Amino acid sequence: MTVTSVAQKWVSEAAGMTQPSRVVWCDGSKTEYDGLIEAMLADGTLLPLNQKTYPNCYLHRSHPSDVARTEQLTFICTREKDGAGPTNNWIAPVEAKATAGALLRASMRGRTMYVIPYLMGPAGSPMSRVGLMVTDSAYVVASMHLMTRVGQVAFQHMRRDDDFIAGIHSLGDLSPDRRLILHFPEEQLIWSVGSGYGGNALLGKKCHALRIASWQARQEGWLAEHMLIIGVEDPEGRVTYLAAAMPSASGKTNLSMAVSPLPGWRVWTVGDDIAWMWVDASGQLRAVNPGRGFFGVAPNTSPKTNPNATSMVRSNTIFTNVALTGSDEPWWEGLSPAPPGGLTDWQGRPWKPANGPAAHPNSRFTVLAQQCPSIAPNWEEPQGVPISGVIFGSRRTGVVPLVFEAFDWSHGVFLGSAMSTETTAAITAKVGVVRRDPMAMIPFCGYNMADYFGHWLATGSRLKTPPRIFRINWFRRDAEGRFLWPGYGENVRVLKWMVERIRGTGRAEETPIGWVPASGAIDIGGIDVTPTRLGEALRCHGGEWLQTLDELSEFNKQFGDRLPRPITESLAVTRRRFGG
Ligand code: SAT
Ligand code: MN
Repeated sequence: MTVTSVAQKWVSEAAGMTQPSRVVWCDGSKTEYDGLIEAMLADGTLLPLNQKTYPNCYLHRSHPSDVARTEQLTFICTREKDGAGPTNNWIAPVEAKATAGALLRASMRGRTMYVIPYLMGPAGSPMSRVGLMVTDSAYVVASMHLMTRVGQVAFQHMRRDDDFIAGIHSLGDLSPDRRLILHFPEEQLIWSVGSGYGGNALLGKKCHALRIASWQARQEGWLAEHMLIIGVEDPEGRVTYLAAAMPSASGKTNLSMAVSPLPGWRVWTVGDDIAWMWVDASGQLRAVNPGRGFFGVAPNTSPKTNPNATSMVRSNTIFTNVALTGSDEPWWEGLSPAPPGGLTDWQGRPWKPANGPAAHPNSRFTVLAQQCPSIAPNWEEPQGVPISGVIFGSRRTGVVPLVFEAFDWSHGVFLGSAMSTETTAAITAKVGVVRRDPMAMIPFCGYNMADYFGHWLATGSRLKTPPRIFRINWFRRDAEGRFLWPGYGENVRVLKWMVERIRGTGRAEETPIGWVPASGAIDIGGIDVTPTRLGEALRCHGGEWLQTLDELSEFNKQFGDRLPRPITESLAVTRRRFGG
């Protein structure tokens, strides 16, 4: 491998601090992956699954206190507190390095330090960016193989010798008391200690591709977003590309692989979690998926909810914290209607209902995107795909209609900024609590969110035909607590309406919050949803909205004068439209 001297020097400094007994440079090869798997099987980090029915699939059980991202231990360490803004945890860089340095010093003693050069984004794309991380976890290396492009390809994409995001990761003792996930955007640097789990440890993903990349994106004039990317094909074979932001564990993977119930319509998967988007020379928004694989939520993935994912994880997949059947197959709640007998739970104990779910609610599968049956033929196109619609979705029992469309780009940015959601098991916190989550980026925006809204507004003015912006909520319930909309594959009916709106044929009615589908505009033929129930799912209630807008004003106060004027104005205008 040809390595730059800047990279070489940084790695030796990292080794000087963490004191590993061995340093191994990773080349991303299959031989390397197979060797890692073998070593992890030997030391118990991985358990083999049934190699007849799940070839090349393995199970990893994480430490029981290390099962999700820990947002309270995640920091944006800009020199000025205002750079990180009021919605991020902040510590000054010097102090952050002193505290985490004490945890990282000699943390790899007696262990191997793996050096992973990786590329985020398709090979050959001007949008792709390079990372160089070190880790003492073989599980992280194998996962990075599946989630990013590892090896020489990374160095080939550096624009300068020092053009990489550097990341130090060490498992430490896995104690949440000695865990810190630190981002230094001004130094293009990430330090993570004390966790081996997903977004805390696979640094290419949330830490690099969202937190640091969002900072870079603002400086370089593009967008790094928590968004899936799909192509929606109509019966004439025309494909419309959409990007959709939704909070973690709220159905991005399912929507990105949806199987259409409507004849002639189909969904192509480009990405399921992160989109890097830019305005091209002709004023068109384009997007690439910086990732190479999926780190998807297992529970509730089934042949009914997500047939593509269910078949894609039947080979070459690493499962984390799922349950194990008597015949060594992975299992999770929702995979089959009833749990099979003889289950072992995610902590390796014989499963007892009294111990809670058999699979951890945030248990995951890690698998290459190319295994997905619906993967778009052009998903690695270096120039990305043209985006015609942007979707903001959240999980709300009430208030927010199933779908509606913003009046224009600026109003759409306001709708994104106004998102709130019910929390999920993807973060270590209370589940089901409503919290504000603008654009599903509250855990991932690497700088002051007021400036982030400003950056979105400014991007709009560079677009020749700005994409339509839609707001969705698959999770609205009736007074009895039942979902008003069936969701999953049936969501393609909503996507179809969006495509028709983009083409100018979809019918809609004006309301104070935007364009809501007109009666009969969403095809509900052949499903168990009456027009009355759909009407209930689409209803916008003035009293509820006025209360929500009050809560939003309260939230927005923390940004002070930094909040862009169009956001405040949209809020005031919406209130007036409701007569408030
Ligand atoms: O653990 S991850 O942060 O990678 C998954 C998620 O929460 O989206
Ligand atoms: Mn995510």
